[in-house]
Amino acid sequence: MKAFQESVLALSGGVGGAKLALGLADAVAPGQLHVLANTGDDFRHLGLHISPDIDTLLYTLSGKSNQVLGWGLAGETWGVMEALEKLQGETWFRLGDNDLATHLWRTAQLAEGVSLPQVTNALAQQLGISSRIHPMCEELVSTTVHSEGRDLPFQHYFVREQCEPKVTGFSFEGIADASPNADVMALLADDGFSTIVICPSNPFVSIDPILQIPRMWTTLRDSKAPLVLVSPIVSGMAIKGPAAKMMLELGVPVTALGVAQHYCELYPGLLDYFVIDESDATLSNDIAALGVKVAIAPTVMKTRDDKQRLARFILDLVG
Ligand code: FO1
Repeated sequence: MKAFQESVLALSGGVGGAKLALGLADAVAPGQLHVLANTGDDFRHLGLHISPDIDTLLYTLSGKSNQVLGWGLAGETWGVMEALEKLQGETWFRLGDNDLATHLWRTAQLAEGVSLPQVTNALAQQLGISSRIHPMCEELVSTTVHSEGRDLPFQHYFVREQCEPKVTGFSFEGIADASPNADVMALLADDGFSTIVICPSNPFVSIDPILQIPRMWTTLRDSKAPLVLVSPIVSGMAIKGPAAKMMLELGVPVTALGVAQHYCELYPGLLDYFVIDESDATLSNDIAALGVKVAIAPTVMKTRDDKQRLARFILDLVG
């Protein structure tokens, strides 16, 4: 049942963010969810333009995601990768046969001068997605992971080296010259959103790149819409991915409080509400002391019901 008529902007990386995006898409009227997607993971591989977080959002919102792998398409086949392996080509980053069509088509469209937002929109329409997925910017922004004297392109750190190197920091090449997504900026200028949600994505490599695009976080802060962040850390652990490991290595407390401190220090005044899991209820006073309203909910999303319930909780909270 579509009980809510709000228009929601959700900032998201890949898997964790896409789960909440799916819940929000179910909770609002068709077309009323706009997802601002991290493209700091984007890279060129085998001559193709890969946009991993956009792909995860496209596949999740269309119900086609591979839930075992956490990326790519369900029911995938790997014929091309097997053939490439025989040629001793690069197979550390695995592209499924059907997923490859997405990358081939996107790369060809971009080469013809179609913009990344337009290509993403066309892919979403083709997959029957009513929500809008907006790349954070059109320019290529490349995340570099700094690790004790080594600089690793993000996918080399994440996939090739399985997040094993100890991180000492991150940089986002190209970000100073990037422009925030024009459609999202226009909607923000028109007070087009009733709620802004920062999904439980990795603060350092999924949300920071979005917020650090020039004018982005200050525009979000100045919007009339309340901004709600859902902690990606629950009981001192990340539900998926390397966020907790990164926090430990960076000397940030591996708790929802550590997440709140990160956002409050880097983006003062941005957060209105901070949603923590029931298991972290004892942190609420310390988080509230940072000047944000704390809300407590079950935030672990295993089923579609969990996702919808958390989405409705967020919309009720601000409504
Ligand atoms: N993640 C992996 O761990 N291994 C892969 O081989 C891999 C391939 C891949 C292909 C297309 C795509 O869109 C995503 C892919 N991912 C893979 C996921 C992805 O690189 C990461 O989950 C994100 O960059 C982190 O958000």
